[in-house]
Amino acid sequence: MEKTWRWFGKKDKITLAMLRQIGVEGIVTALHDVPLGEIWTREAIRDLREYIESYGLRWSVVESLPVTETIKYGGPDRDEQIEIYKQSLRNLSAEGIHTVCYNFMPVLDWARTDLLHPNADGSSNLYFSYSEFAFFDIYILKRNGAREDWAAFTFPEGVGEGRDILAEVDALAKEMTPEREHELVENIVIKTQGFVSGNFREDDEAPLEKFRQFLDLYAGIDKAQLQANLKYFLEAIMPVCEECGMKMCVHPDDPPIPILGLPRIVRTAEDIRWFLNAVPNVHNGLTFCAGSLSAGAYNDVVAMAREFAPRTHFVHLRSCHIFPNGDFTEASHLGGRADLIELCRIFEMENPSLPFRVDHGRTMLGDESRGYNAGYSFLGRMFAMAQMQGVLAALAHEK
Ligand code: DNO
Repeated sequence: MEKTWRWFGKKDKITLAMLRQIGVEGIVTALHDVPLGEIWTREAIRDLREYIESYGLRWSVVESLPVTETIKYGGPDRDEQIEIYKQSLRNLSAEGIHTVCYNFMPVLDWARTDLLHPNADGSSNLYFSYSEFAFFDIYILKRNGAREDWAAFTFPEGVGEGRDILAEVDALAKEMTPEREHELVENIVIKTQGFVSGNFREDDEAPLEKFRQFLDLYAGIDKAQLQANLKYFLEAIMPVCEECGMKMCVHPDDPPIPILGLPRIVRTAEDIRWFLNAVPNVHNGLTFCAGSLSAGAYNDVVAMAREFAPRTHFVHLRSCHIFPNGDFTEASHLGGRADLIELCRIFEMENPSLPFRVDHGRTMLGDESRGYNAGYSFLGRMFAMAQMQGVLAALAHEK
């Protein structure tokens, strides 16, 4: 597989010169400065592509060309937004970039409650706590219906047995400090979203108010409606993708559980089967994010890789560990539920030129004070990249 790395543009503290030294071949990036919903012009794409190439690297994958909320909830201007999307796809293709990762998660791009959860060895990981997330929903966001939703919440079979989330949340409320509350808002809305989603910015003054307004857009949108909206979007862009050889790859929902009363449509094997069959075109494909999928206790990640490899256009190598109580953290790239070694074997067999990137990684050895984006450390990711390079070399040797 092609070794790629997510790089956040010229402002990224991790430079292309650094990446060249650690075996990176392709770059995964986006035009992070273009406001959401505006066309990516050929000139801007070319400028970044040439910059990347001047370091002897190539721009392999776009992550993400964001799908605006109006396309997801089916707002009045969605056709206009889809036209803009199509033009950006044409421009990317004209500049030689043919793989586009996007997601169809309403409002939030991904969610964690803790960005520096300590490990026993002194490094730290991303972490998701159900009770803290529910606390955010009920006590901080004060979403209508949040308490009822959490009262009805059931954990997947085999985890979280006997857990009473509401009781935990109320206990948490008694010991909550303003600092931890602030941190939860930062973690859930600002630090994880600011650098990727376009809906929120690091300097938003009233992020919760904005958050509530986004949620309101989805009133009455259930799973079937969101699926219909994804199908509508894909059918509209497929002719352009065919014409210019563009491989679209949707990113699974992270975490793969329904949250905040919002529908989720890319979290299980059944969901993935649905959207691949709904638009049965090879240009409609998947970003196989092993991390997001392995956070769902019901997902057999290896079986999913075998089934979906032919429609996978991009791979995220990351693995989650689910605790008996259902909370999850990001495990070592050689541990956890995802079995990345077997996944590499499957994807190498299917398509040796498939781009992959290590996703997230531990924060370690001073990463924490360098101001990197949440989950995107340098040393931790480099360590994981080296592990994956070793796995690929061993597989090549076996062959
Ligand atoms: C988080 C990432 C996501 C992902 C987008 C793809 O670390 O996995 O931000 O890039 O959801 O559209």
